Amino acid sequence: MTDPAPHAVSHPALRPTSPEVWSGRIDGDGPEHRRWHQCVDSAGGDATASPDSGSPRTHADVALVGFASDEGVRRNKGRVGAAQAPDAVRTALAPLAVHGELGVHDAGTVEVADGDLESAQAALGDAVSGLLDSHRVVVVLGGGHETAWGSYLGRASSSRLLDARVGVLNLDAHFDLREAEQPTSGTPFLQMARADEARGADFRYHVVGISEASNTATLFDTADRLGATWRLDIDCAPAQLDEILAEVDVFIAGVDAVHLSIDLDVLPAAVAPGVSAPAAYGVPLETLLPLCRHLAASGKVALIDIAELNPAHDIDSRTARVAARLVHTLVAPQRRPS
Ligand SMILES: [Mn+2]
Repeated sequence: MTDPAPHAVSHPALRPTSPEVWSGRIDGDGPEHRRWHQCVDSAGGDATASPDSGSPRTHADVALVGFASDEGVRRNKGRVGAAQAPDAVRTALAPLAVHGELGVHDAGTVEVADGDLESAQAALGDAVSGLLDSHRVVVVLGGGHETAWGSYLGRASSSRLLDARVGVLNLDAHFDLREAEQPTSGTPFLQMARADEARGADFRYHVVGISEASNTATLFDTADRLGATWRLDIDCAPAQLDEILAEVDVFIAGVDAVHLSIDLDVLPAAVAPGVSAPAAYGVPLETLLPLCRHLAASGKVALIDIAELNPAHDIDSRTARVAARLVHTLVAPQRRPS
């Protein structure tokens, strides 16, 4: 694996989101008719735009940035296609109804040029760093799970989270703690562990949804050695929600902020068919959605990754819609408080 320090490279620019992506039905201009596409400022490309120049409706307290990458998945020998995901999630978010005030700044999308994943991750880090300092929460729309390493680079260099105790909560069937010669979609959390060690920060890592059959004994040993905690997919039935929330509460009580990383392959393949590695078992949405509501109510979630959506294998945008519903639940106001 390469050195965890950010590379000295020329960064690919952010591609502004096409206006057609944030379009859709308009029932009226009043708050009672509000949908996501009416709350988004996608004037484009400028990740460091001041919040005041954001949404015309309200202060943009949520920032979106895309990471159009499947290079990590390709290197990890998975099925590629995740590079098309950021706009697929935006398209699924656009028509969702917003109940209350929501201001969203869409900073655009970082693309991977010529397989140069490391430069793109550094560029994502630069964008995330600036966005974190000017928004309540930053949502990174991946991309394979290599997205999470770019997010880490951003939070580790942001004024806001530089010295904060940040807990990484990963909703995933996999640990993604793989030892490899180069960074892939299977290595981001080992990269974080090493980078945290190098800068004298505690690596705090909790995973919900681990598939015992999809992680080797070596990966379980690595997780143990790093002091990680986890819950297996078979222990994530809706009836076990209270236990899951209690565990998560213990985890987040010990941190100042949460980096929530969601790998959509944590969901059953029937619910999330459009992923790089579909899950035979998976954590039901009836567990994941209340967990996300609970996390949103904690007020500690500062950074969110949505990873591994693969539109090429999706069915009726089913997986993109689930991804959008999770983002909506995490950052938009909810009529019924948790
Ligand atoms: Mn993953």
